[in-house]
This record gives sequence, C-alpha cells and structure tokens, in this order.
Amino acid sequence: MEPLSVKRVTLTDAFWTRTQELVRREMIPYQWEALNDRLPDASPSFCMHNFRAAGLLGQRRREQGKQYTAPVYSYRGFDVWPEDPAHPAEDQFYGYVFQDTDLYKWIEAVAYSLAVHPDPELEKIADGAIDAVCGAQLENGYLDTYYILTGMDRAFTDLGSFHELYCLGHLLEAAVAYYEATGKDKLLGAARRFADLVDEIFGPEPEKCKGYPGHEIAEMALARLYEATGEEKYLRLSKFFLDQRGTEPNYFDQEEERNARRDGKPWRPSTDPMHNAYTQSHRPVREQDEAVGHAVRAGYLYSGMADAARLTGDRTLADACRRLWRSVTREKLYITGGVGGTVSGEAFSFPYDLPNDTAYSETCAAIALVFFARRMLQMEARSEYADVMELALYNTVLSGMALDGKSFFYVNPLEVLPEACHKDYRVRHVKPVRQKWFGCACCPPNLARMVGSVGAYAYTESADTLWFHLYMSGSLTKTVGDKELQVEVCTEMPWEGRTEVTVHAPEAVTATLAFRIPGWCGPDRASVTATGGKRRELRDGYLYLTGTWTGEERVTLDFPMEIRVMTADPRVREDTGKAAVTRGPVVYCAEEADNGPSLQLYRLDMARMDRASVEDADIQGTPLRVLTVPAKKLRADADALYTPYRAPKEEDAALRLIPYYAWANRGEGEMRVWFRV
Ligand code: FUB
Ligand code: ZN
Repeated sequence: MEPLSVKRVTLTDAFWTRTQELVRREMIPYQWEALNDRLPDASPSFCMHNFRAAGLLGQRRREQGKQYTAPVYSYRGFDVWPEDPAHPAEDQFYGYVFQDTDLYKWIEAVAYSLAVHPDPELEKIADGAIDAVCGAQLENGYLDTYYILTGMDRAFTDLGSFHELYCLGHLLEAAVAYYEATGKDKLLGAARRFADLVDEIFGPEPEKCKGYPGHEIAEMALARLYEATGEEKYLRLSKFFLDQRGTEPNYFDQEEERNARRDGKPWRPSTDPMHNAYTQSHRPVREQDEAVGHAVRAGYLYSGMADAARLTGDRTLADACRRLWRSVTREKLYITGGVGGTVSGEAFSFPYDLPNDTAYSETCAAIALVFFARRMLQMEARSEYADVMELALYNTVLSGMALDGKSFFYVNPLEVLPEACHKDYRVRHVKPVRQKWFGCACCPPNLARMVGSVGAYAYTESADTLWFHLYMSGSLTKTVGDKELQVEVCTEMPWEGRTEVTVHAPEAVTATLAFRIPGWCGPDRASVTATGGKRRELRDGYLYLTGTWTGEERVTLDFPMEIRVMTADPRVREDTGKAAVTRGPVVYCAEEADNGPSLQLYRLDMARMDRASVEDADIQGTPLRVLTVPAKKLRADADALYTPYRAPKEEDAALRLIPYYAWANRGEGEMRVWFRV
C-alpha cells in the first residue's frame, strides 16, 4: 500500500488547515530567523552560519589551491559554542554535531507548504538556503558541516555518536520532498551525491566499511530516495545498514576502542548488558522484540525496518516490526501517545514504567511513532496502527507547539508542578512553559514538517482500494485503472464523530473504500451507511465497502464520541487507582488556570460522571472543546505533616478539562492528566 503524496490531498479541514496555516505563517518564517540567529532572547542555532562557513572554506580552497590549509581544531566535541555568541568566528563550526539537520527539516517543511500553497518569496529563500547547502558540499559529494569545518580526517570515524549518517538521512528527506513539491532537483542532486559517496564507502563488499548509523533515519530516508528515483542501490544500502545493526563483533564497540587508541585514552569493554541498547545495536534487528534505547532513534529505525520489509518482502523483518510495535504500544506508550519515558538517554524505560511528572516523551519521539505507524499501515491495514497514529498526532505531537506556533516543548510531561521544574533537579528537563528555541532544536522543525505533511497520513491506496485512516475534511482523486473517483470528506474531527464522504464517479468504477472504525468508538457503536448497495466486510478494524461507484454516492460514518474515563493497566504503578479523561482521539488535562493550584486534591467523581459536559471554548483565540467533569476536592486542612487516618473531608467540585495539546498557553501553572478516582 502506498501513501498519498501531500500534493494529492487538498485539506479544507478547520482543525488542520488552521494548524498548517500556523506552520506556514508563523513557524516557517520564525524558524528561518532562528536558523539565522536573529531571534532575540533565544538560544542561537548557528545552523546557517555553519553552511556559510563551510562554503567559505570551499571558496578559499578553490582560490588558494593547495596552499590553503584549513584551521585545525583541538577541541572537537559533540557540541561547540562560541565564547561570545554575538561574535562567532566566521570559519568555525558551532552547535551540535547534527546542527545541519535543523535546516534540512525546515526545507522539508517548506516543501510541504509550497506543494499546496505556492509562495514565490518563500521558495526564493529556500532556494538560497539550498545554494548554501550545495556551496558547502565537498567535490566528492561529502556533506556534513561539522566534519568539513573541524577536520575531514575524522569523517566516518565516530558513527556511533557523531551523527554523520543522520545528517545524510535528513538531507535525503528534505531533498526528495523539495523535488516532489517544486520539481527542482538541485538539492536532490547534492543529496544523491552524498548518498553515492556513502554507498561507495559502506557495504557488504570485503573492502567496504561495515558501520551503520548511530542515530537512525538514513534507513528510512534511503528507502524514500529509492522510491523517488527507482535506483535500487539506495534500497540495498538501507538494507545493508539494517542487516549490520547489532551484529557481532559490535561495530560501535570496535569503533570506540579504535578511537580510544587514536586519542591515547584508556578503553575497556562495557560490562553493562544494556550497553548498545541506546542505539538499538544490542542485537540484530530481526531478533529484537522489546523497544529499547533512545526513543527517537528507535522510532526511526522501526520505520526504516517497516519500509525495507514492505519493499523487499522480508517476512522476518516484518515480524520484528510487529513485535516491536506490540512492545511499544502494549507496554511503553503514554495515554497521550508519547513514548520514551525516561530522561536518562531520552529513552524507553522498562515495561509499564510510565512516570507522569518525570516523563521525557520527546516531541520528536511521538513524531517518530507516527512515522512507524504509517509504515505499518502500508504493510497491513490494521486499525490499531491508525489509532496510535491519531493518538500521537492529536496529543503529544501537537502539544509540542504553542497555539500561536511561536514556542515549543521538547519534553511532554503528563503532570507538572512549576515549582518542581525550577527547584528539583529530577525534573530539570521538564519546562513548565514552551521555549522559543533550543540549542538542540530537533523538535520544532520536526513539528513543522510533520504538521505540513499531515494530509499524507490520512490515506493509503492500492490499485483498487482507498483506505481512510484519519478523518480530515478535504478532497482527493483516486485513480482506478483509467477511471477516477473524486472523494470529498466533510468532518468535524477531532470534536465530533460524524463524517460524510461524497464520492463522484463520472464513469462507473469498481473499487473498494475502506474506513477505519476508530478504537475509541468500536465497531458496535459505529454506524456506517452507504448508497448503492455495496458489499460490506469488517476486517482488522476497517469497514470495506466494495462495489461499483457511479454518479454521486455518499457514505455516512457515525462514530459516537463520548466522554471516556480511562484507566491504565495496574502494572503502570504511577497510574494505579487513577483515571484520565478522553473524548474521541483527544486526551484531556486540568490546568491551574481553570481549577486553581493543588490539582492533586481533586478526584473524579465517578458516581456523578453522567453530569459531565462538553462545550465550545477558545484558548488564545483558538477554538476547541473543553469538558467539565464532576469531581470531589479534598480539603487541605491538615495541621501536621502526618496525622492518624480519618475519613477524608471532601467537597463537591467540578474540574474543567482542556485538550492536553493546548496546555501551557496561559502562562505558568500546574497541569495534570491522571486523577484519583
Ligand atoms: O540526536 C539528535 C536529536 O537530538 C535526537 O533525535 C533528539 O532526541 C535529540 O537528542
Ligand atoms: Zn526532538
């Protein structure tokens, strides 16, 4: 099954076009300023600075030939910052080793925006940025400003942690997207030249390097490049990286040892059994059955595995994807669709360890989960994949950005006490308000490319079938043989569950439309009516309607959207005896702004839950639905830290709940998703 390109899906959806407009009008221009270090009071990026510095180096080399010697740096750490940020040296690299990727993600976001919203001025800026990227590229195709500026002698010597192949991956993603959106192939050409160089250096042939990316993404990006160009060597390289990962002797261990010797440092093999789990290189990928390690890396790896499984028909790889999917979604997924519960290594913790206040739940990790889910859907249409994709999108992905698109969360906790964020080292990673930018700014441009391409996640297709995974108002054309179905979707998701699909078939077409029955509704409560007597089959969470579509036909989907009080598996220690409130795909939370401080004093009053209500509201001018649910509030009148037990004194109360993604848009305050019941 193939996804539909961004260009093929016209979105008219109130919710998503508003969010995409934020990306177009706010985030893209704002992030361009950030990449050029022009945002006052925000962490500098030095991203464009690095491309320009690398271009300058190339220019000097060309002008001065062999007499030119590049500066040699004694410190070549993982991140480098100028002593005086206002006066960076024009020829030096700054930032994290993967700083280039912030621009690549931005270009990708621009591409999705241009695909549906031509904007010559923005395109000109992006073309200029692409010129800067190409100006930095070495003659042999190499393209990573960190090594170009700090010394090519170390290129490809620290794959485990220095992100070169991660930079390649993001470059490929951006280049394909920009080519598909604009037809311009300058960046694609540069990206292919870097990929070709990597293909010359890495591979199964005896003389080639047996390494693979320390931070995955090249695997899925090479698969995408293969699909865009038809060039099989890119798929082979992706497969090589996947096949190599976790084989013995472990490449990263060998590399560490080599580097220690090179740098005259002591080295001893690690005795930690989880060593290498951080990079998912602890075992060959086909033998992995538990999601471990750095969560973004993991999500990108699993996405690459699913791509390769689909494109090569590799069943053992597909089975590994299914096992890893189960591990993530049955044991390690927050109710908000976030993953990666621990700050230590920005990683998955052990099963059912899902703390709320110390949660990491990085925005990029939720985005990676969306990528993984979409690729599983391309392999097999099972609604559980789309359910999780939808959950992640409407909750943790969107909570990564402010409602005005101008500030961002990296970490997405489920419980916040601002005082703790300021005073307790254990939650130092949790910010009670969104930040303008980050030194390590992986999340904001990732969000821009995710939101900009969201239409491409709603559908997949095969020759005669169109699957509806997410419901968004808009239109598209499905071609079946030499005939067409024009499909129009009208919905109020995520606030109401009724969706009308109108199908225009100028000529009679035999085809199947497959509609996902959302898990939050279930097949027993869903109702689907269709004109024209189609054959109906409910399979793996999709209702398949097959038959001849002719003239104007209509499918009406009704997915009752009720307020649901959800509990967690009792093995999730932090949520035992607690409940969270959801409605449709949206998870709700309480904020101090509506309910006052000390949110821990509230419990949900299940006996009166039938009085819970839904109403339209807005936060900072953004329309949304809020809930009011009956609660009891504990009187906080203890006169000592500890007192003998007595029945709690509670009073009737009501909790006002807002969508989780909209929290922290009204200043600093407490927030909580899980409540005692
Ligand atoms: O290492 C590159 C990116 O920076 C990761 O994906 C994020 O988790 C952050 O560490
Ligand atoms: Zn991130």
